[in-house]
Amino acid sequence: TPQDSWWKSATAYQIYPRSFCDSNGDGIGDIPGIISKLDYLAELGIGFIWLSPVYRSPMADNGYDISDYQDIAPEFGTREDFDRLLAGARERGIGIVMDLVVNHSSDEHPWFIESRSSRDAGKRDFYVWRDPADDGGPPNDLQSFFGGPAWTLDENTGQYYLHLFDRKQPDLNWENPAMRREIWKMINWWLDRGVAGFRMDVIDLIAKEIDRGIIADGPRLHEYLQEMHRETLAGRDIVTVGEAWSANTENALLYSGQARNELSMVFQFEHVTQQWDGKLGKWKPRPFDLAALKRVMNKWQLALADDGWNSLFWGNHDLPRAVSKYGDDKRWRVESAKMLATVLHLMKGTPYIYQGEEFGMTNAAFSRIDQFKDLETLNFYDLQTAAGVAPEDFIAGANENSRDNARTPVQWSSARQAGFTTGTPWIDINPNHSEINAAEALQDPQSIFTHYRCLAKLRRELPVIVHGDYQPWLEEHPQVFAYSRHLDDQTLTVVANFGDRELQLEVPEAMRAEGRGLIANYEDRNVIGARLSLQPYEAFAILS
Ligand code: ISL
Ligand code: CA
Repeated sequence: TPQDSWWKSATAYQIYPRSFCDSNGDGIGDIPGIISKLDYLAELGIGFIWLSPVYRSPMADNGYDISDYQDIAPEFGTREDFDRLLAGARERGIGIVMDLVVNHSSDEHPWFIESRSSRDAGKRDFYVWRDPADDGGPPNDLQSFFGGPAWTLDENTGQYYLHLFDRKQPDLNWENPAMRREIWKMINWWLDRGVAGFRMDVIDLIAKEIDRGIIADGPRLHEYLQEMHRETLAGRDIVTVGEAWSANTENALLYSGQARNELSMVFQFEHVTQQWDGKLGKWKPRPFDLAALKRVMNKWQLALADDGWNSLFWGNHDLPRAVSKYGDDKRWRVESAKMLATVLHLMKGTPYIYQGEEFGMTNAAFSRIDQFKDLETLNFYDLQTAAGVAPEDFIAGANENSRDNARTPVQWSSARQAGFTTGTPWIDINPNHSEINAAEALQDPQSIFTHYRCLAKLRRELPVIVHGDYQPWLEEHPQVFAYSRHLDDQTLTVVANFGDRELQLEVPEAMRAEGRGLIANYEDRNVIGARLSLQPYEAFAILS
């Protein structure tokens, strides 16, 4: 039954291939490198991998600009390498979920090359073309997410084309059924090869209606997703997760409701954007506010309690590293990383571990702008310094929220180049790999890795984690995150100190419990009495 879909008791792991593991010394992670780490991932106990794009691409946006949806980028390997990865993962009970980037393609995709060749090209309407405004400039003042105008003039045909991201990422025109049919064919080609599903890049943008000023969550969005389901996903035992920055608790069920025949779940970002400055966005982060974070996470747990399904994540390839953003990546790194994992992974939904999170990798702390490689960061550096922001202030903000924080190479060992490459890495490796690395974590029974492995095992074994209802406690407490899960006669209670100060807690009667300690980042506990004293970043769970 849908209640017991395999992806509800699985823990996911996101791989950003460029930064995961380099097998041939060119400083760029690749598919053979991923294959060499499949035993490590099986040891962690994950059920599927979300693989960021590995398709042929000019790499303007590190693969989120695709020039051939059915071929593998040479720097990542060959189709045979991919088939070996798929088989190797399947042998270990791990599915491969591909990244579907179909809001836009690369400007080097044959479709766009044909589309831009002439105004009456067969594929002209695969993309969004508009005449210049009366003054010859862009059709309107729409801005790209990466800064600057969202329109670029194509001299050859005298029209502008739309790109919500980089100019090398022209938006596909979803109003065109012929274009949609090409997408369905490509999706089925991958599903027939045995992939376990798709993460869908900015899927809430595909139904944009530019002339009406609609960018996200357009009127035909769910029509397109239901057509996609009918034409490709239906009847297959796969998982789909749509990236939807515009998702909220009102529209979330439209994507993942059981009867909707659209997606399994979405990535929503309310807990992320609540920390951003209203005007300067991610480049001017607000101070951390636990009560605000709890309000958002509790709201989502309750909104999808009986239908639909949550994704659970702290980070990904676009976000800062969890322990740096929400924990303490210095004095209390191990304790706070384990606390964050405990709070997130015992909620209702599918948890996603971002590569390196499982052993507490931290943000980069670059000192020079030339160390950053992400075009979004570099574009906004130019725009904001030109507008008067001091370079060191921008770099300070980028060290908190630039996407490059998540893209420094995975630190496999304390060896030179962290065991990531034998060559020169495409982006600087964090010097703290000397003490923060997977090898060290695998040796230490008290490591963050061991904690994540335990959480994934608990999720596979305890129905209360997958199906139990959700009851928040102490909602307004400024430092404690606590909740219970109930299923039949079982109660799972989670308590976490989100701060570096020891505290005494008065426990509400209904929250008290006595039972079996499931996991803890200090000594095990099996009782929650009327009063609790919590160590810095202490977190634990009790089954009663
Ligand atoms: O965080 C963001 C919103 O301002 C952007 O950094 C991010 O690009 C946005 O979340 C969309 O992300 C997805 O689409 C982009 C790609 O660069 C990101 O890596 C991908 O996750 C364009 O394909
Ligand atoms: Ca390589």
